[in-house]
Amino acid sequence: MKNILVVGSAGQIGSELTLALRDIYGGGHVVAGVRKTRPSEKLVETGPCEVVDALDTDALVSVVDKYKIDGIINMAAILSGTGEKNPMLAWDVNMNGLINILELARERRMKQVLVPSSIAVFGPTTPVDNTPQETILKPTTIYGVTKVAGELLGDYYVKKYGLDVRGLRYPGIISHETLPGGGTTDYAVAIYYDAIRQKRFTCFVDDYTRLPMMYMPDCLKATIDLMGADFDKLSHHCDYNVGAMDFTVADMVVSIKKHIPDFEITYEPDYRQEIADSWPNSVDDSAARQDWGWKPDYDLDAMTADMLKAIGEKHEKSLI
Ligand code: AKB
Repeated sequence: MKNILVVGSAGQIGSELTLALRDIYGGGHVVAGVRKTRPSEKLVETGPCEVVDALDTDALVSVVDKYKIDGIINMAAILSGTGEKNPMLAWDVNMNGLINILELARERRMKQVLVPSSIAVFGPTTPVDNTPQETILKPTTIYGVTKVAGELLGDYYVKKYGLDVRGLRYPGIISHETLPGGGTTDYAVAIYYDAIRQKRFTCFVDDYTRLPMMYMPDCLKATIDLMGADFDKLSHHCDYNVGAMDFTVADMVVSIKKHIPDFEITYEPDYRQEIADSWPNSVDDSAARQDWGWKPDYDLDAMTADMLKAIGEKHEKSLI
């Protein structure tokens, strides 16, 4: 690929992925597609930024033509929590946005499209431990429904049109640059911010809740490695399980207390508990390991140390 458009560039993953791709491909070759959200200074300073809404085909076409885009990464999505509050919006953004991008990529014979999926494709009837690559996909959230459909749609474009579409089933992603928004796994980011700011956190899921999670540096590595993998070596296209670590909220508290001994937590589970309970504890990512050499670097304690350091520094500078 020569020129990449990242749709949803101002989001949690999009913002850091855009910068990482600019380091690889050169700033001018990676266009940050943002919707209404004001892009960060780093995004504006390091390469082109354009207003792009995946639902606005004309805007999409004009940016693709202007920058001779030959690869698109679609990071725009309504996540699980917001999706349950507004299912029609989730369907519209996650499905119509996706098909607009796939159609455009097909028409322009683009080199690659990356379409992220999620552990939300699984549901309460899926095996919860070491969830297999091939298993029951019966999610109970609208977000999960769109992610299953998105995986199938991407695979369809590969088979029917020979378009190179790829995707990973992201677990909860934890990072300190850009806050996530509207997801069920957001508590695993918020807990670190509140630990630094006030040494206490009210959690919207219970202490026993165990989910697969991944630190942002591993998320960027997984995404970039899958993008660069040899197409002929891929036994899957849009649905790679990728694991890194899994832990309960209680495990997070133990890890944080190693740095902030007087940290306190209270639990006030809300509607997101049911969503979390319907997702796996951990995933089997042996296909990703075999096909493109996936191997994570961070465990819970390494991530906690890094998160608290970075957020602590922001707090000292009054940036949070
Ligand atoms: C969410 O919680 O909705 C997302 C996800 C796991 O895809 N972070």
